[in-house]
Amino acid sequence: MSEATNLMSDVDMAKFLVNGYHLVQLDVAEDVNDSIALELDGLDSNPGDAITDVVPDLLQVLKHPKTHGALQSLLGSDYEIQSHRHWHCRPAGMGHMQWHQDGTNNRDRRPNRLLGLYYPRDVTEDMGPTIIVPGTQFRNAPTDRMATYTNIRGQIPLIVKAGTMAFAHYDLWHGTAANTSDAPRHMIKFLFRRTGDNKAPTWNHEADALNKPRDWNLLDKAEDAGNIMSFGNPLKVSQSDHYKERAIRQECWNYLMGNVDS
Ligand SMILES: O=C(O)CCC(=O)C(=O)O
Repeated sequence: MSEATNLMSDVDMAKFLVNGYHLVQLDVAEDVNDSIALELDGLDSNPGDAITDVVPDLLQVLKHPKTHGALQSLLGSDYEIQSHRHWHCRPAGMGHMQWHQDGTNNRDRRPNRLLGLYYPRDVTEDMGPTIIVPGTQFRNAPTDRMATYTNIRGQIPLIVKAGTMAFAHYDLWHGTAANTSDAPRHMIKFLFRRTGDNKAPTWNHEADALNKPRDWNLLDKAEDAGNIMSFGNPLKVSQSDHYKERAIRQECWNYLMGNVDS
């Protein structure tokens, strides 16, 4: 079991179920992020899955206690680190990458697979940040059509500090902005998978997480798990989509609580 301080809270879990991502700032030594970035700067071909052999300091990121705490919270204690990994370099001057989902998108009630996106160097707005659309992990759209979309209301560029790991639902819509800076933007993508059903919550769970009263003056500003997941319309989507997605979030929560038949 992870140290409790590295596990996610009920609020973190509720926000993940709403938004489909969770950011963690890994406190690896500053020179580890720097040296990973410099080694990536020096590569002249992409080693694919072998990136961790070529840049072994990446194992410090993969095995970091905060990485472990988030994965255990989201995927259960026996999660698997998959062998696929990839260096996503956006060199200076490179154009954007279109919207897509990495997963097959079946509105899964069992959060089973995650992307881990690690950035060894600060990413500024002009450096080609990854762009995600919160809540789209439960949205189905043909990739050919999605690829024709331009800006989407609610999209968020991952403008992050060196050492950030962004955990994202495998179906979250994402793309990349153009890199108009004169520096390369590095990101290493890892994949993680659940191997078994939860028998109980695997995060820092408190029994009354869903039992807080509603404050009608706060609506989408709720700060407790129950209201974050079900109150107001946190993603500001159409009423019909909100009702559907709210129900899926609740089923995911029930499943993560250990109710495998939910
Ligand atoms: O390079 C990026 O920011 C995103 C890469 C990407 O779309 C992916 O890993 O599927």
